[in-house]
Amino acid sequence: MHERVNSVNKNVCTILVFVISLVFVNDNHLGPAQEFTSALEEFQRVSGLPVTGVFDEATKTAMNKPRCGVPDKEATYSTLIPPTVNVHQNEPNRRRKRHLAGLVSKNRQKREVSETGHMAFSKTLLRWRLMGEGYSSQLTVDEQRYIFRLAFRMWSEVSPLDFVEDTSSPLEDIDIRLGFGTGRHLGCNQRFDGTGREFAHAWFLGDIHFDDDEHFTAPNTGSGISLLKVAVHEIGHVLGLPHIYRPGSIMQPSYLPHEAGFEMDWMDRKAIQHLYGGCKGRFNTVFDWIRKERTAYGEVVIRFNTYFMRDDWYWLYENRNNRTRYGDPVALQVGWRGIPTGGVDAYVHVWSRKRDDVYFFKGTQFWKYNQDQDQAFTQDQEGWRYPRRISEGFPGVPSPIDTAFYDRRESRIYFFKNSLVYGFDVGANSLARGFPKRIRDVFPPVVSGDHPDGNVDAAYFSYTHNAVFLLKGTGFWQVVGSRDRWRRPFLPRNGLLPRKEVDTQWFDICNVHPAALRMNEHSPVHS
Ligand SMILES: [Ca+2]
Ligand SMILES: [Ca+2]
Ligand SMILES: [Ca+2]
Ligand SMILES: [Zn+2]
Ligand SMILES: [Zn+2]
Repeated sequence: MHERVNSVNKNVCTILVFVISLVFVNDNHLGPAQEFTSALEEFQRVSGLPVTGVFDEATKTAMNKPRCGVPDKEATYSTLIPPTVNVHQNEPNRRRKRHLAGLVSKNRQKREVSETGHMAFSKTLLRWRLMGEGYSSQLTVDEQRYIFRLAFRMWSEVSPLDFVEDTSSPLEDIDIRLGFGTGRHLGCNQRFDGTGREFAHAWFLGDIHFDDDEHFTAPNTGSGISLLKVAVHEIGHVLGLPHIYRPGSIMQPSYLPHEAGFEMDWMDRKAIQHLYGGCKGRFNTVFDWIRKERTAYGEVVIRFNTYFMRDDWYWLYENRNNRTRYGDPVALQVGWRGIPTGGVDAYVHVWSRKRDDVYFFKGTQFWKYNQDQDQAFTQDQEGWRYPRRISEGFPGVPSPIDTAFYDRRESRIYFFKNSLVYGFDVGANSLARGFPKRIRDVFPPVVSGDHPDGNVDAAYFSYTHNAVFLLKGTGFWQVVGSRDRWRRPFLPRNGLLPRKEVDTQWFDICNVHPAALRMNEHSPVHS
């Protein structure tokens, strides 16, 4: 990260990306020649060289300084890297070869061009280490490690990548090595420049060095340069991101003082997902937790939050921003005390004029949730002890179930199991007439053959969309509602619209490595 864009940075910072892309083009004879030429011209332009489009002496000389993996270029990803796949090391220039040798051969299996044709790591679990010879003299080692864990976590929260701190594996197995130094440092042949100007440099798909002449500080300590911000920016480069010229982006070339509540910008999220894809996965259950709250003025207002649950973790989904809450996922037991571990099967909120009951289901049992106390009941006001057997509380409903949701209009719970659905009449406390039925008969496909058939993971009524969704695997089907049928009367009642991928509708529901999940509990940094 740099205080401001200057031509020196431009010269050094683009080089590695271009060198790597040129290696690809040179050695892969299928590589399109015009891509090579335009990449070369681009390199010459940002390097301040005559733009010849030819691999001339000046260009070769400039490329002999592959010291910084920071491509200083606007976010036009496609022009930089040709869409070729294999890395071959076959360079005419000895010096360049020496500089690149470790990098290229070391990462030969690790890196390739992603689906979208851009350079990226080809695996999703990456190991990092703060090198013992490279500790900062300004923060405790615990603080440094904590800040780096947080920085990696921030990228993990918005991408399919996961990061683990690895302090024991052989060095060659570490993907990203971090260290601090001043002037000449860590055997690196790009020296740091003292206080100011350059704060750090990073190798594309490689290591990060921090200039310890900068006054690095922990988050929210007010003065100095936020090590967290610099680290997040440099990790972005390591992962393959160029500078992004957009206010709010962590990939802006200029360092801005650490504002409170610093988060990953929309563009940063889209950029990393452009390289590595969206976050996909199966959910245990998805629901809107709706409740009445009294405001400071005594008004009763209805609020709801959307939750996605997977195994022992959950995300709160911010519908207004169309993304997950910063810092998620959170351990289930932290936010939903007393519900069973290992993933619940279903959530049901029976919400009518008479009742306001929240249930979780798992296996053959169900739990009732005390919304005032924000924890599961062990015993409710009517004297029932929990967990109870599903067969007792919901006669006629089998167990375990796949999922369930409450339909307010019909005062009915729909329980799903395998290919059947059980309509349960809450008032009568029994199965509705004619149930169970085939899911396919109650929720017919709108497009023939496009249907989950059975084993639905989650049935979700969304207040935001005013629609029911059936989720299975990484996909979902939206249930046709009355508004849809008013506009398009030919649609079948409760028909399932064609399948879509969950990550095209709900963004950034990304796993974080379990080792990184509990980090908040032992933070040496006050936040
Ligand atoms: Ca992740
Ligand atoms: Ca500096
Ligand atoms: Ca489920
Ligand atoms: Zn940068
Ligand atoms: Zn260095």
